Amino acid sequence: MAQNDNLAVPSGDKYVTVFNDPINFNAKHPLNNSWTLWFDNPGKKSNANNWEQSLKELITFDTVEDFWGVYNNIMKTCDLSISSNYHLFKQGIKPMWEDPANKHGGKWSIQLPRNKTMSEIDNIWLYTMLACIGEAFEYENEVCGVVVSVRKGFFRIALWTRTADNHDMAMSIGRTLKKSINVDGQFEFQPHHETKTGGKPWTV
Ligand code: MGP
Repeated sequence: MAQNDNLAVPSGDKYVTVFNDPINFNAKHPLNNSWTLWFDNPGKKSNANNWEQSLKELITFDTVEDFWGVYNNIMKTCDLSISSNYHLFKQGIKPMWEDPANKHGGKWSIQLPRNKTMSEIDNIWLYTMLACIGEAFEYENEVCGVVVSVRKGFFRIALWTRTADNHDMAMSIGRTLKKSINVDGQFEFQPHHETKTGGKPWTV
């Protein structure tokens, strides 16, 4: 018996599969942007001056296949230790307020109680990343990146935007994020520079 006789591969021209066109079937599907995954767990001694030291750049990818290769081989969010953060940002944008792309921006965020979302957080983070890399947003250029944070009592999902003073654009992004990850609860938008001063946030 020939080696492939027991595989469901029609021998005629009707279907072309990886078995008879290995070159085209190995083609990767490009994303619109390249994305870089970062990780940090700054610990209790961290402050705004030394926080950057704990930030680690993990990997950059620019195809659908490489995204899944990364996702399937890194630790799941639910297994990360308290204080950890994954940051997925467009290549060239550092996941910090000081980066030129972020410094006039803000973030949409939602806190998800740990006890309720432990079993769901991996999917919620996955859908957040898919919305980003799949360019689900009307104002795509506004999106800088997304962050998942593991804290003692909750997980936090955040989407960072390039500008913080355009209500319509921000609301459009907030609504799309909420729909994409399909979680109950209120998302809040705050400019980065108001994070510590507590201005009244926009909500969806
Ligand atoms: P955080 O993790 O964004 O907030 O920032 P959280 O989760 O509310 O706080 P936690 O204490 O529960 O972890 C925590 C701290 O990290 C900030 O107060 C800063 O000291 C530092 N930090 C965080 N970010 C995102 C930045 C940044 O972009 N730049 C600088 N310089 N420091 C940051």
